Amino acid sequence: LDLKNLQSFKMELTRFMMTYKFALDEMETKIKILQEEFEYVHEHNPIEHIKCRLKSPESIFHKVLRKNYPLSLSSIKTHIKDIAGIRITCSFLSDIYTLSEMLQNQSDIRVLEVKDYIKHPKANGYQSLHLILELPVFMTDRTEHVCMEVQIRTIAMDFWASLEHKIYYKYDAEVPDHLLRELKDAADSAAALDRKMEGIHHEIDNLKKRKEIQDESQFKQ
Ligand code: 0O2
Repeated sequence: LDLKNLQSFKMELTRFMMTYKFALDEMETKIKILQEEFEYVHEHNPIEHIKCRLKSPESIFHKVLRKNYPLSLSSIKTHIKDIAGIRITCSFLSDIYTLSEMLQNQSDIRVLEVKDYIKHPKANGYQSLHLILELPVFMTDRTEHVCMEVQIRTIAMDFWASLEHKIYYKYDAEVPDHLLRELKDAADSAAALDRKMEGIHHEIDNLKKRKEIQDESQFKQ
């Protein structure tokens, strides 16, 4: 590439990446609106935290090479669905599916794919609900339909995934079988903890509702 071509490619790439940043901003706002209204209506905040990330150009480039896709912006747009990524950490298992339904029901969002690694965990124990969504971004001269990956998980799933990622990141040799089994055991323990907390949450909710009905009937007498 000569200097002029390089500069025009850089401008094109920056503009390309901007659309993903705008889509992330839009999605973050959508999630915050759901969070705020949900908390007001149900007196319970379903979200612990939200993390947005844009894949770096280097990491996009590596993925294109790894998967043998053609190296052009239009091929990247078609094939790489996780340039924009949002990770939502929820309090309880049921919050994951409630939130996922609420997002999937929004009329400007198109659902391209749902990967439920909670109902069907990966062999290593990884759990999360992944949604590949597309939403419109209104630019100065056009509308772009932008893809993104939304990962929804509980605190326990996030704890496991973050540490597993770190363990592999620091260790680039083959992982011995007994360690793989221990990691899988740890994922099973995290899942059991999630089920236990969900049960407690559900029972306390029922107690609260029963108390509210009792208080109401006493007030009427
Ligand atoms: P990062 O750093 O989080 O961006 P592909 O996207 O093609 O590589 P696939 O099967 O299409 O793979 O996507 P999949 O399985 O939905 O997983 C994509 C993302 O999920 C990963 O992104 C991770 O964030 C997360 N993930 C999937 N499997 C695991 C796992 O076993 N352990 C952990 N810790 N995370 C996992 P990236 O781009 O690999 O990484």
